[in-house]
Amino acid sequence: MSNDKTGSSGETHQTTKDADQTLTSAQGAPIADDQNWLTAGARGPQLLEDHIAREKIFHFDHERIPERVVHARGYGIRGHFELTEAIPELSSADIFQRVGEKTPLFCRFSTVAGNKGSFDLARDVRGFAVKMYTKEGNWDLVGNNIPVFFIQDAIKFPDLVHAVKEAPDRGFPQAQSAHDNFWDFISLTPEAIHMVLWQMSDRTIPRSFRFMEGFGVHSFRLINSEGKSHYVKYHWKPRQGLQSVIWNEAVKINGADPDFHRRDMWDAINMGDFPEWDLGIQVFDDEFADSFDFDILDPTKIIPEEQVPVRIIGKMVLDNNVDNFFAETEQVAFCTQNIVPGMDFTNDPLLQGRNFSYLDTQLKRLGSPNFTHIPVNAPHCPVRHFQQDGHMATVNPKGRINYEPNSWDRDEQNPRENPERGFKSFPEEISGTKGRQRSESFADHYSQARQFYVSQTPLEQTHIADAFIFELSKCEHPAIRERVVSHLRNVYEDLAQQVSEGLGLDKLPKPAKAAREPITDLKPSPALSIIKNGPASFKGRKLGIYIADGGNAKLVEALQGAVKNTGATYEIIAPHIGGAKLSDGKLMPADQKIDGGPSVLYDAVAILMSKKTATKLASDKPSQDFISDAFAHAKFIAYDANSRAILEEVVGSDKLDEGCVELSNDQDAQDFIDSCAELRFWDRTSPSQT
Ligand code: HDE
Repeated sequence: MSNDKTGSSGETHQTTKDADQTLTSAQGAPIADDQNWLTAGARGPQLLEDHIAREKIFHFDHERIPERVVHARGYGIRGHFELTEAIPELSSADIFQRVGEKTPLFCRFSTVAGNKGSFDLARDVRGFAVKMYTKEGNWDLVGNNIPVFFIQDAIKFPDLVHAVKEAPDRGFPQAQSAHDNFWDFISLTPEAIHMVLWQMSDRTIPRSFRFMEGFGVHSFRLINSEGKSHYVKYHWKPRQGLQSVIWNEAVKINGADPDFHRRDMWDAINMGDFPEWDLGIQVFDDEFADSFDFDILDPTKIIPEEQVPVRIIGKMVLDNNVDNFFAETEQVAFCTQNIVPGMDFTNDPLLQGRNFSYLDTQLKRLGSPNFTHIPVNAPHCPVRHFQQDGHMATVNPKGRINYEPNSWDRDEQNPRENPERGFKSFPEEISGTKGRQRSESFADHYSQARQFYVSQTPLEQTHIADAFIFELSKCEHPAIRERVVSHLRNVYEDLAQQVSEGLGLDKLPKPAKAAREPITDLKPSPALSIIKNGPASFKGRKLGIYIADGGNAKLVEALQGAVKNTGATYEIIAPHIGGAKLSDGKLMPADQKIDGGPSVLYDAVAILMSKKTATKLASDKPSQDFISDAFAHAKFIAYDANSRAILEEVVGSDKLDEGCVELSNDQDAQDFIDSCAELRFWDRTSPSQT
């Protein structure tokens, strides 16, 4: 590693070009041989005296820091927030004052349950954490891609996380909830049922980080310059639209490319296709809170957008990949308690618990209270205080003043409180009896689960039922399966019935005892469906073009052009990585060999090869899988007359439907890409296939 050699005097120690290239130790001493440990004799013992080797191994031994207890696997990107509508009437926060102003930020997406090395397409909630470096301090909005949570009180979090993560005796299953411990816990925790409905939906198998929503989950407060408070819920809405994969696809993507999501983000940003999200706020007051069917402090509840519209006030653009994964993505330390003047918390008991936990966890993970000195965590505004010392203190105050009150001259090094600009807590009236208690207003656990379910398209409802059946079929204990179904009976009878049949239960178990009678007539909320909120075009998605010898060169070119016009991408797949000779006699190199580029990695596919090759490849297993999976996953498939043979062989000539499109000219290629705007050719799917 070559450190920046700028010393405290500001001069560089290394002056000549030659010296710049010399490998050094961490202390800066030039190294002559980095590959052979000092030994006594060519075949003799290694000497402990070798300070060069020992330093290298010492540093290597300490490379890892503790991974996050949850959200260990994540991916971070730099970007900015741009205000599109100022809201001074709601908040005095500096970030919300000037339209057009950009605030730098760091965003980290994650899975929850899996360890750092787990795969991207686990069925799991995704973390959606954003650190905004505002002019008045860091604002961290540490959310998820699901607007509710499993539990109502932070004290249950260790149990929830223990239950979902690997069992302590066997160390598995990892990165999945399909096991007894998780469902045992859930079946005994009715407040989790709403979130579980979301978890069993396609929300937990997103196509990409770029196609998912983010939510702040809790109700927060915005405070204006007169001290007036409004409640707010935060939403990130992807301008790309929403898209998920199908479960069978997710399972296969995990094998084909465990880094599918991080690669997708890295590639999109490197290509200049910067994903964008609108920041929306749902603003409401005490009057609304009092009239709402549920408690606005209960994090297992949403406020439907149809009831309180989401007002867009800004956008986030992610446009800059990190230079070093460890320095930024691994060391970034989000803290829910990082808010700025003009904002405040509410008494949501989950939020209050989080405000303790995140600071605590950063000390453990980063090893020092000085984690704010690490560039990714350091505010971009001036920081002035009397905190000092500690491990790895790199930003140290100058001068003699390190206490207050003091009578020394006031200046940058001698700051004082600012009652006007400084953070003030909202002066909320508090009264009550001390005790371990849960408000009665938190007792309804099923009504919004039902509302979520009835807001889905029939296909999405089928996916939810299938996911329950899949997960519960992995539970060894019938009593656990039955207990979950007994809760589903309080959600939606038909869903309970389907799951019960899918599990082969003899008879439906009795409904679980509900702490409060569910409301059954909440209006469906179309905003909750992915399919109803899909992308408007094929932009940002990927076509897999499977070519082989003799493939129609003009059509390949036309597809490439159409993809480019649309702002999408493509990869060329061929039987060999060397590529294939197309009809014009030219060799087209491949991005993937067929068995390394299965169709699950693409949003739509095209097949272009000579008749002879098509007939030959019809008996090639990876080629068969490419086509049969694309077909089963309801993907749009383009081909030409020559390539038809392989499709007929694999799919069956009588099965080719309108989602299978025969191309004969350039215009057909563009029309095909336009039709891919629809996520999939859903008409093809029957529930059991997906
Ligand atoms: Fe977290 N959570 N959490 N969480 N959480 C952590 O902080 C915790 C909760 C979320 O990309 C930890 O730095 C408690 C809800 C995200 O670095 C830890 C409770 C939501 C991330 C922690 C919750 C989240 C974390 C682990 C129950 C959505 C990853 C490492 C009260 C609104 C941030 C760390 C990143 C990470 C505690 C519940 C989102 C242990 C106690 C609800 C996105 O502090």
